Amino acid sequence: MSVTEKILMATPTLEIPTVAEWDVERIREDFPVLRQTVNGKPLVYLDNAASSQVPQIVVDRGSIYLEQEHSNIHRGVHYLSQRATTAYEGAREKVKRFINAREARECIFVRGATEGINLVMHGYGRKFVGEGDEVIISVMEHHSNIVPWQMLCEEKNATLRVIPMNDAGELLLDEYDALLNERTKFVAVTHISNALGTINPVKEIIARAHKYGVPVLLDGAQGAPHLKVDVQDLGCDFYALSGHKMFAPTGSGVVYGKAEWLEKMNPFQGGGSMIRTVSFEKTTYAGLPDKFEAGTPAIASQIGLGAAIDYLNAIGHEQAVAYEHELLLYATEKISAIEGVRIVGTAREKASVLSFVVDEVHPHDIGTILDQEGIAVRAGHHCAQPVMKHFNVPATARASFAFYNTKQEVDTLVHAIEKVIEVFS
Ligand code: C6P
Repeated sequence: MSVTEKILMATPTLEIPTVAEWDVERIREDFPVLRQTVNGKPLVYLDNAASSQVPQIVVDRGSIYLEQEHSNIHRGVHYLSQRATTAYEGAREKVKRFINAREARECIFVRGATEGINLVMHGYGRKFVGEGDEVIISVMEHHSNIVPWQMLCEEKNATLRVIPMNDAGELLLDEYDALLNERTKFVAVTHISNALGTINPVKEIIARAHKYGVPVLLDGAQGAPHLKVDVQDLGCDFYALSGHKMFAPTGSGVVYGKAEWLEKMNPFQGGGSMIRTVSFEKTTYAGLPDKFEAGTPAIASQIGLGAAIDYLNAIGHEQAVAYEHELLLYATEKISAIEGVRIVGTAREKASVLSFVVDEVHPHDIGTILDQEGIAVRAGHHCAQPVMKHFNVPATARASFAFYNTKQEVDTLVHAIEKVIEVFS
């Protein structure tokens, strides 16, 4: 039986051999998109923080749904609908195990971290945050974890408080302590900064908020792909992640919430699937997770997320994380040795992201020249303008790694940066 057939049958374990030592060349074979040339050069894909690539198994699982199962879920008594429903709910079970949620109904399918954060802002924030209250975020948040809370504070006449950071890109926990008080109603911080790579001490941040009875949301867009996440161990109240950054298709994602919060919260959107009864006088809502999944969801994408989780389990996610860390250390050493290059974000605890600037060269020019060499990096503010302001730069170039990248690719990047410097000197 093929691997995809096994996934189709929702078999919990796959027979993909677990690699004892990280065999990156073998892993790369699983990613068809990596087998191409760009501008006549082998593609070096270092934009994984924006979107990671998808293994063949996820592509195949999507095809199976589209070719053999395509239908709506939770509605039909017919064969196809039941098959699609089983696969969709199977993916939710996989997510539950992957992040160690207590129950699958605590895992709400959303389009990505942005939608997950907005769901919590609407469902929790609009109900429980009022005039004079305070919401705490950090200076290193992605706009997706700034703007919704800002909108909430404007609407409710509440105040947004911001945890500052030092010049290494580490949050100042003493300042956080000073911000927490009896007016604090919510804390929302990123697990890993997409612009700096900082891994935040989120367990500590959560514990301190909980002393005031304040719930905490972690923006896990970068955390879930690059760390082993255990929401029960972290103690977070909410955790938002994006499937397309963890080897699944776009349109997939999850916001985890503790059942006791989700049950108290208002629904996010109204429509089909999220109701128990509807009359013109009154509508009653469905239980979890349906209450938060109005309308037809991204069925194929979420099933793909389930397959991506199967893949991560099969190759060994913790090993993948360890390999990425090694790669980051290697790249940091090589790139910081280039004269004229400054790394932005030098926290002690970092994952997967290397932001840098080159003297006298705009990051967009770096991005363009690297592209000519077949290297994909992101250049810009990375949807984290307050981070750029802190470091007094308009933008950075950012290389972000995944477990299929190699040291040779880092070397190619280093040579290309040297070429950039040559061109502009
Ligand atoms: N960061 C990057 O290149 P969505 O777009 O909903 O999947 O994810 C939003 C988001 C939220 N938080 C963090 C920490 C993120 O990194 C992102 C997405 C991408 O860094 C695109 S801007």
